[in-house]
Amino acid sequence: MDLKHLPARTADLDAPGLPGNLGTGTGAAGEADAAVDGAVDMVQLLTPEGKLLQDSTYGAYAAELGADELRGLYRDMFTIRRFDQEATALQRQGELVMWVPLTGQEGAQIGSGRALQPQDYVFPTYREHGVALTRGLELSHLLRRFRGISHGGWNPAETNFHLYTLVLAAQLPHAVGYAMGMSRDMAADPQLPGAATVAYFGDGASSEGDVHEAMVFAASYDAPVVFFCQNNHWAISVPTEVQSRIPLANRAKGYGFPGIRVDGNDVVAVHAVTRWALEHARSGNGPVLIEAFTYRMSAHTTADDPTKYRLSADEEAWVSRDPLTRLEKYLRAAGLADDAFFDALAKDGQAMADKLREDVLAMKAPGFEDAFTDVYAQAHPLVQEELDFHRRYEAGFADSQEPTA
Ligand SMILES: Cc1ncc(C[n+]2csc(CCOP(=O)(O)OP(=O)(O)O)c2C)c(N)n1
Ligand SMILES: [Mg+2]
Repeated sequence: MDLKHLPARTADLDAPGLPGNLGTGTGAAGEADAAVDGAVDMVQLLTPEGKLLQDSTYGAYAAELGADELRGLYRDMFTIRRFDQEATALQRQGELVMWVPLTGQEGAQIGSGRALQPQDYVFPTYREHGVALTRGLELSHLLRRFRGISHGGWNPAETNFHLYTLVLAAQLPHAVGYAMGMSRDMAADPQLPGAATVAYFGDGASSEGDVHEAMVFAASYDAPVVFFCQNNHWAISVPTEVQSRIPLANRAKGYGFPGIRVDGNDVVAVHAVTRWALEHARSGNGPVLIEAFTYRMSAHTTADDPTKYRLSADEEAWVSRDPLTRLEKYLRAAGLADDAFFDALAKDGQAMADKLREDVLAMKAPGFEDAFTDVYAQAHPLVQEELDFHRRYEAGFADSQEPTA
């Protein structure tokens, strides 16, 4: 990506239809001290019109993205949106208990996920399907829990992608504790590659006490953790402005580490900012807070009806900021992708969705004995005793006997 002849960065802070813009300031990395409470700059490298912008801090990361990487970012965003549509359809057809859509947040998730190294460790919420894809998780495994056949669905150790956490913000202290452990391991063994954790959370979860405790600990111990807040403007039906009087990124200042607001619908900027933050954390400089400014284009879950609490005009205003559209515009204008590329993606997406459906329909409900495994690492007499009781109990039902004449 050649950034030499591009205009200076002019993040479009006063654009109509972008609620939450609070004017220009200096909240960029390393300049946390200069950020004033009510104002924050927003890092943007790719405008909604698909134009690349320059940036003295983050432009270098964007410049490293070649044609393959840029097409890859688009492919990931497209794939996970198609996955989201199929999961929603499966729920509507009664094959999943519930679904948590991510549409609109693909830029924030793919951009940050693709900035990670294999040795880093992710602590997700319940909506990070795009990050799961970047970690190499088999996508159908994400649906096991939503089909009600598993309490988890995958082994986190295989991809360094932790199980989904439904208790808001509970994963933040976990991520900090894990990061503190990692820094001790790195100190004990200098051969280990630098590693960091990424703790994902939402604008609503930012009100939880766990976030405060996690950030205090992370700052006190210079833990290698990146707090990645997806500000999608809603906590179910509660808008972000009810939860915070200042931009969320500015809260980092109170803890003493950098806070950066990035255009969460700009996958190039999210990727660059997250790379910067991870390098900062892995090098022993302590935590970073990233606020990805994005929008939940769909419902909170399939059990929610957003028409009850938000205006369709607001939803429409964000359609023009769609993370997929702006990268498509850039790829086409730069001659990096044509109709054949996008047609092939649509075909691959359909094949993925067909396979996903087949895998989900083949998922079997677990037997009751499965509830007794994975409780302890080794056999435990009490668990064995309870299992024996339940076996006798199950065997005692009339329909397990031969009918009598
Ligand atoms: C501790 C806790 N309180 C309340 C809830 C119920 N709840 C589930 S999701 C949600 C809103 C979360 O909003 P946000 O953090 O912005 O994440 P988003 O769903 O927008 O991704 C709430 C209140 C919960 N799961 N856990
Ligand atoms: Mg939210």
